[in-house]
Amino acid sequence: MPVEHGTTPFEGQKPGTSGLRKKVPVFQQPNYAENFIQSVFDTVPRESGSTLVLGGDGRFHNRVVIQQAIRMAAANGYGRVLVGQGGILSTPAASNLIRKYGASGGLILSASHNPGGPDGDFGIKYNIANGGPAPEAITEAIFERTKTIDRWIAVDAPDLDLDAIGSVDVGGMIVEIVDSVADYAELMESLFDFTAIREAVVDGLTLVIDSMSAVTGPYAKEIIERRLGLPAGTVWNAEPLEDFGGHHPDPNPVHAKTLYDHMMGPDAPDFGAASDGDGDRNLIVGKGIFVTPSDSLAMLAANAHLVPAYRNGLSGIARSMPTSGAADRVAEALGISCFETPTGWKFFGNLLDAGMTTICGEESAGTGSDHVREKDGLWAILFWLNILAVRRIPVQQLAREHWARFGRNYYARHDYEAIETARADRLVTELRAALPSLPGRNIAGLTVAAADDFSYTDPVDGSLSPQQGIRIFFDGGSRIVFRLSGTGTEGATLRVYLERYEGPDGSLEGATGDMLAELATAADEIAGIARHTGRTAPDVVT
Ligand code: VG1
Ligand code: CO
Repeated sequence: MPVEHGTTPFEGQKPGTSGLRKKVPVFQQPNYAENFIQSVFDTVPRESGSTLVLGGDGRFHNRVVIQQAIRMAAANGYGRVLVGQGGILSTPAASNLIRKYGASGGLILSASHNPGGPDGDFGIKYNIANGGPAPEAITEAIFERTKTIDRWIAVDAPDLDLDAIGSVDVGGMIVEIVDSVADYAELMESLFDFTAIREAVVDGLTLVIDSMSAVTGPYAKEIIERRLGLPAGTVWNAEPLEDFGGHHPDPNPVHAKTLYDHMMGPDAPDFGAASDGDGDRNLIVGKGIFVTPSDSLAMLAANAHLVPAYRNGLSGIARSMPTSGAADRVAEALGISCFETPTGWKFFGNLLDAGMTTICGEESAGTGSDHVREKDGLWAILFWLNILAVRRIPVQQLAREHWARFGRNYYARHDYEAIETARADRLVTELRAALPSLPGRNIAGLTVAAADDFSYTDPVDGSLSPQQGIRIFFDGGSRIVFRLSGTGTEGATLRVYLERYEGPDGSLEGATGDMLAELATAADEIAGIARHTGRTAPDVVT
């Protein structure tokens, strides 16, 4: 029998770029997680008796919320809940389960690349029946519901053994504890040529994967070491830890520094990669060369025909607005469309469902395709391995040949973290007001060609998402984008994205920092970063 628990609303339960993210102590308050989950259950459309997928990245507090969500699902009319063993599901694996087993949706418990542990971050995200993150109309409705919620319901049942595979009845609802890895590994094997990769390995292809003590460890062990036959120890930090070993599980050259340095050193293998907290991001580093995520998207697209799943070509490419234009040039060469969406995977769902695009990517190390409705870290790694297995050339040569054909988009993101929110808001408000006066101005030796605030109209359902990032375009094709992060949990994070294009005949071997130096100076002059924030240098450059 469902039991009703009285509650009062919490302020600020507004999902950001990817779900609701707060510090663990915030989530530990009585009723906090319950209010949000009940608001989801009160809002999302579904038939009674439908299936819910449930799992998280294994961070601290994961099991507590999973146990409670099961009791609540039983009281809210679900017929079946699929839970990853130990409460573990990577984000792409959860997306796959939703699609494969016809679930009406899923709850993914993760704060992704944010640090974990008792003082770290926690998060909850709802995905819809297509397997993708709930679109804005739904997250808005959930947020509205959190403002008036006065009760949550749950059945009275003890905690389950989340580690024992099998089915259990909870208040008349079936809970199936499933192998977190099996379905996902099977999907990967159906997309890529594992035989070709195995042969390349036998012929000497070497690699290392850093799972960053986060969720992909068990997946990578099964796929890379067991199914592809790489030696044990190829996957580093393979055990998911509740606090990720005290690190940021963010696969970039800063937080995956050990891997990065190894790849730049004398003993580097041919290929290195890392993934994030919830397994949807990827870092790609060849021996002696870092591949920017924007370039990775373009290079995967240009070589997609070499991979079984994409042998018949791509229907289109989609990238988030701040992602570099490298993929656009590949789309042009392939004669297919390239879509530009706001930041966040939820904006790709409609394009994928409509068959308008096959692969998608973000500058933040997210890449994915129509095989699920999330970005997918291990998928990107296997895609690269499949291409390398077919082409049999070093990553460095592949990149050089790519740039020689399409030109090179030098690219960097500068993050200013934990700025006082009021200061960040002032910076953005001033910048917005200055937009009309910018075109024609000469700043740090660059001339502004155009300036706007990116607004997106979804080509499928016509929904409008305004104010998605401020863009400054310069004569010659360079660009600066400013936007505030929607995933942070402390103050505001300003992201500044710098991009400069050099054509095939231009300077293709420059150092990124040097090539972008003028743009960095211009960014500060245009937005008054130091004046508003007191910061003279970014906290993280990726
Ligand atoms: C960041 C990235 C964005 C990504 C989002 C979720 O958002 O910039 O590209 O989709 O994180 O990724 P923001 O609003 O902080 O810039 V994940 O792997 O943290 O779920
Ligand atoms: Co993630």
